[in-house]
Amino acid sequence: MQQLTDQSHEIDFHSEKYKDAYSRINAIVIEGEQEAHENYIQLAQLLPESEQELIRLSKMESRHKKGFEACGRNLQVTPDLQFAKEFFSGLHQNFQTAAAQGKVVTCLLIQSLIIECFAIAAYNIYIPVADDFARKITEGVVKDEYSHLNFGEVWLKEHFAESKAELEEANRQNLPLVWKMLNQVADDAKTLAMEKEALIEDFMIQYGEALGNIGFKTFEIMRLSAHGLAA
Ligand code: Y39
Ligand code: FE
Ligand code: FE
Ligand code: FE
Repeated sequence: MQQLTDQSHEIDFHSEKYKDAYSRINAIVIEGEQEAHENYIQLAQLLPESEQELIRLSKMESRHKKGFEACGRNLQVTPDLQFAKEFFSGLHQNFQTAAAQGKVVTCLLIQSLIIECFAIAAYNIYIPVADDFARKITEGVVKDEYSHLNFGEVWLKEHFAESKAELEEANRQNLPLVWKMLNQVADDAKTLAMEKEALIEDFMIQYGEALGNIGFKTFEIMRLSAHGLAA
C-alpha cells in the first residue's frame, strides 16, 4: 500500500530549486494557519453561542502553524512571509470587511468553506509527495481541517434559508480569488510534485460536497462553481 501512494522517493528535498519553491509554499501555509487562527477568534466574537468551540478551533490553527514552521526548519528553508501575506491579501480583506459589517455568513464561507477546502485539497495532494517529517505533521493537520469545514457546514445548514442569498454573493466575490491564488503558486507547487489539476479537482470535490451538505441542490452547486470560474 505504501508503495502505491508514496511518490516521495523520487524527490530531492535538498535541491536549491525545491527549497526555493518551498520558501513560498511553506510561507503560504504558515501565514494561512496564522490568519485562520485570527479568523476563528473573530468568528467567536460574532457567534457567542459557539464561542468556546471556535476558540478551540483557533487554538488548533496555532498548533498547525507551529507544525509547518518546524517543516520549514527541518529543510533549512526560510519562509517568504511577505509573499504569503500578499498571497492572502484578497481573502483577508474580504473577511475583514465582512466581519466589520457583522456578516457572519460571508465570514464562514470564506474561512470555513473556501479556505478549509483549499487547505484540505493542498494537504491531501502534498501528503504522498512530502518528506517524512512533513508528511507526519500534515497527516495530523488535515484531520483537523475536516473538523473545521464541518463546523461551517453544520452552522450554515442550520441557517440555510436565511443565508442562501449572502452565500451566493460571497461565493461570487471570493471563489475567483482562489483560482487566482492557485495560478500564482502552480509552478512552485509543481516543483513540490503537486499538480495544479489535482489541486483543482480535489478543491472542487470538497467545496461541491460542502455546498451540498449545507443544502444547495446539484444544479445550484454547478452554477456556484461556474460563477467562480467565469468571474
Ligand atoms: O484552515 C486552515 O488551516 C487553512 C489556513 C490553511 C490554509 C492553507 C492554504 C494552503 C494553500 C497551499 C497552496 C499550495 C499549492
Ligand atoms: Fe490579519
Ligand atoms: Fe489549519
Ligand atoms: Fe482550519
